[in-house]
Amino acid sequence: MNSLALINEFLGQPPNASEHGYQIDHILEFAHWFMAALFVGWSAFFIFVLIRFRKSRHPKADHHGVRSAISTHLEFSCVLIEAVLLLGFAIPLWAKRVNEFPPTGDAILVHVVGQQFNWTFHMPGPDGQFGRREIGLVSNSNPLGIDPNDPSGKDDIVVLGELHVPVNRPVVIELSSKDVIHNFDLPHMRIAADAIPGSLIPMWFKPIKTGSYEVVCGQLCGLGHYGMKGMVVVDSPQDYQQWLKERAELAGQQSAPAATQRPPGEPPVGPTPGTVPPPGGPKQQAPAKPEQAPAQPAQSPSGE
Ligand SMILES: [Cu+2]
Repeated sequence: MNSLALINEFLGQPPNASEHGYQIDHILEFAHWFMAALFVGWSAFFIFVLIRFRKSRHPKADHHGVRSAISTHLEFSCVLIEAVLLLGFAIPLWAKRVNEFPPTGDAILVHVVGQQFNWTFHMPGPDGQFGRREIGLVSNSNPLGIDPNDPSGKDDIVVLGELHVPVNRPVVIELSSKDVIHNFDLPHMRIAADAIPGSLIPMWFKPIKTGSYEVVCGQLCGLGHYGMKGMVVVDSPQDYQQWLKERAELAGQQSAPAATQRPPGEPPVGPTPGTVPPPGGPKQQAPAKPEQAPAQPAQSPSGE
């Protein structure tokens, strides 16, 4: 990392752990330095103007204003630099990210489902086939509603909160949501995308460093938004195979393909009181509505 790149670190950016991340970091680095230069430039100009046009020296307003063309040139240069950043770097990089997905044979495919307030990861298991999902089958023990009668779902791996992936292999994520709009944000991998109910959003990254990386929700999605975190663990290929084996065994042991275990201290799966239940989700027992306002204690007839 060169010393100019320290501005990203100074502004709180975590170290990059993905293959394409350095390209994003370069754009951010340039944009940050450009903004710093503008901030210093405009601030200095503002202070200069305050002193230069103070009331004691200019008791009368000058209605002609600036006659030199220097401000026009300066503003045009700023627009030009911004246009180059956007059209020359940001948009081509974005187009590459959304148009050039890795070949499916090489990539790990994971379904990621957001809900208030956690992330569930669904992998196809040894057979490579995802089990059928049905919203009506969603329950606390089967958070994704995997059909227990579908043979391809028997070995599926469903994990809450923590996903393992191997290093140096592309990971393709298909993102969806069970309730409101969330945002699957992996800051270390320099990727983020909205999880939108009713849509399947593809995204991908290639991890280049082993370690544990935090997943956060990047959209204000309700009362528990602050705690909607997860973890992506980038393993060596051996560790990843070991994890897959353990998970597959766990999935095989259970009759229903819901290998989900809630880490201690995590809120229970399902709608949280005070939030909107997922549309089309399992019908909740509606609390019995009082017919009327709570009956007032009968007033004793006066005189008794
Ligand atoms: Cu969220």
